[in-house]
Amino acid sequence: MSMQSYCTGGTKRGALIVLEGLDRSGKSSQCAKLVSSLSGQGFPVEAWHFPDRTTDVGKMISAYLSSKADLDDRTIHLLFSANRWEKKSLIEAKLKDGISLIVDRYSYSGVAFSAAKGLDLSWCKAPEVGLPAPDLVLYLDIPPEKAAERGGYGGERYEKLNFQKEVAKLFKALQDSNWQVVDASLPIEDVHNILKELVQKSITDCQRGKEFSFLWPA
Ligand code: DGP
Repeated sequence: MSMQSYCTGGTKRGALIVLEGLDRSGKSSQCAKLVSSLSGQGFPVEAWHFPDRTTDVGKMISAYLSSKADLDDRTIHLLFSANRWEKKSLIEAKLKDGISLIVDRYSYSGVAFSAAKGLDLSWCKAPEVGLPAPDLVLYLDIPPEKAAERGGYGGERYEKLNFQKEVAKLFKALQDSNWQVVDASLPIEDVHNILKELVQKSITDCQRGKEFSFLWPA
């Protein structure tokens, strides 16, 4: 694993914070709340989301997810990964500029959703090697049944209870010491307060010189 310092010219680097979880676990709402409250406190933060459906690659992903296009499992896996790679330089530039990124889904979704289809876990991880490693992964933990009850799924390709159960197992297999598992069944404000404290600590650690690293950290 290669390491490098991301503190340049006295600028303290930002933190790369990733929120992961099943569909309907509350990631998007929590990302929005985090960015709003942290920027209100003067932290330079931005909300990001993968897949980024605005790029050419992202449009292919969007067509696949809405079942307007069919793609081989490995092909779509690599497109999701490419969608992250096309943002690598921008992620690094933002972090170097001291901006922290709160990212809704990242490589862990990439691996979990494809491996849940039966693809080999190591094969799924390989294209992610070399992407910036998150400083913190916040996993919004919710039973798949409970997530399914939350206002229903929107009808996209992966929004099916049995598939989400498989994804949940894969997410558990991917957890490492960089993860914080948060009970997403709690009231929205309680979840927010827990996440906010963890994010603030991670940003402070990065400002104090925590090393930047690349996937997959040991
Ligand atoms: P979202 O825009 O966060 O609702 O994600 C759309 C769907 O795509 C959702 O079911 C999760 C899935 N997904 C997100 N990222 C990836 C990825 O990298 N690979 C795969 N296979 N699925 C993903």
